[in-house]
Amino acid sequence: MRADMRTQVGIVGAGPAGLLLSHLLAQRGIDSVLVEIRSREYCEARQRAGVLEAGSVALLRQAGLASRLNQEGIEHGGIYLQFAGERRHVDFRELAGRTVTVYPQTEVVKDVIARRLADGGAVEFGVTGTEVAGLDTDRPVLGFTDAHGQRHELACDAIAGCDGFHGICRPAFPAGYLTVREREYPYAWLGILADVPPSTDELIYSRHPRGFALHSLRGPVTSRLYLQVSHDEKIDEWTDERIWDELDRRFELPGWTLQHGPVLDKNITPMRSFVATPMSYGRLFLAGDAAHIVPPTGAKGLNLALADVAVLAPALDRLLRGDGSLVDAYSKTCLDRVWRSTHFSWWMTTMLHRTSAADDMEAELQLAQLRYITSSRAAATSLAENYTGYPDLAARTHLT
Ligand code: RFL
Ligand code: PHB
Repeated sequence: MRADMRTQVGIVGAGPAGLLLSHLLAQRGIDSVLVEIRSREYCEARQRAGVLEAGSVALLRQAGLASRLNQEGIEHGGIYLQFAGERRHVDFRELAGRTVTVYPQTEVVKDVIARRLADGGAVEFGVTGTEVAGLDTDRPVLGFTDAHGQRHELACDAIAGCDGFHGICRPAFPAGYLTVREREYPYAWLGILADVPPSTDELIYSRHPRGFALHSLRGPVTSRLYLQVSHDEKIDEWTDERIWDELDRRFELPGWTLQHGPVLDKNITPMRSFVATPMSYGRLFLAGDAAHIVPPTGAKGLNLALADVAVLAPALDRLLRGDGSLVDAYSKTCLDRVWRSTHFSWWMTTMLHRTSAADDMEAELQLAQLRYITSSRAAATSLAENYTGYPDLAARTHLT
């Protein structure tokens, strides 16, 4: 590719990883161009995560991105685990001394896009034909066609692949270079957004013989609920009435009622664990879902994406000043957290989902584990520590 433009860091993808990276770099005086195939409206409306770890909240505050988060984020001091006809509370505040904050990913994305544009950042929505080349040189090139049909070849010092699981950056690594560890689960989540106030003060994770269900929220008047369904389920076969009926059964508890309301959005998400290592090749650095995927049961994906770029921004800063030591350590620095979250997400998933109606052994093992967590302070503390996250995130952005 022929380079006809110049920036310091080319960023592919306007999800949480790419957006926060461009902001953290700008704070360090480093310019970037961020390219995104979707429109701004699409990125801002895509329903995904809802829970921020304490460290992610601290990171967004430190980055000056938290004015709306501070107003509208809802702090949660625990979760409910429901199984065998009982609903038991796990108190994060008491066990781990930390909380989580319910603040939707859509809002994080809106906040960072608004800030980048207000700061005059280069964010190109609606691009096509994204390509990366020259990765093993010190002048890699990011190619794309902008929304007006103009082709650009951007000469960069480094490229960040923040383009999610289906992006083009990970496949650009040389054949055989990556080691991939992967697990697919035989079920998926059917998620709805409902125009009804949440029926609970904190999230309910319910293990039920008919399958897992989760009650989350998007704010004081909007609920977010999920049902375990089979991995090849068709969304058309689920009327709103059928969804509410199934949710009623899986959350059923004497004296408690699930409030129903109009369904605003409905989708099915497959479940996968995936880690590709190392997270960099030459001058291309992967961050977030481009490098790793966790099933959503542990609420970790968004938090991992933010954690990666909190490490990458200072590492690129050093690289641009002639010192490659932090980028050389980038993959290893991230992977400790990635594998901890991968394990926790797998553990929560396998404890709460039904694999097969015939597997009585599995059912008893799950129930034994749930009884242990809700009766042993040590076991509950382990869940609380993992769910609320690992506290060194904000400190990392201070690496120079
Ligand atoms: P994203 O958000 O997928 O963004 C990648 C962006 O790259 C763009 N792109 C390209 N741009 C230019 N050229 C190309 N060739 C491109 N190819 C792709 C895409 O359009 C997109 O805009 O990745 P990022 O930034 O790494 O962020 C990761 C998070 O989005 C993800 O991990 C979380 O949403 C996962 N997740 C959850 N994480 C949590 O921490 N807590 C949760 O409660 C939680 N719940 C969830 C979740 C994910 C879910 N789904 C739908 C997968 C619940 C669900 C249902
Ligand atoms: C969500 O609100 O979308 C959500 C919350 C917790 C999870 C997964 C998703 O574990």
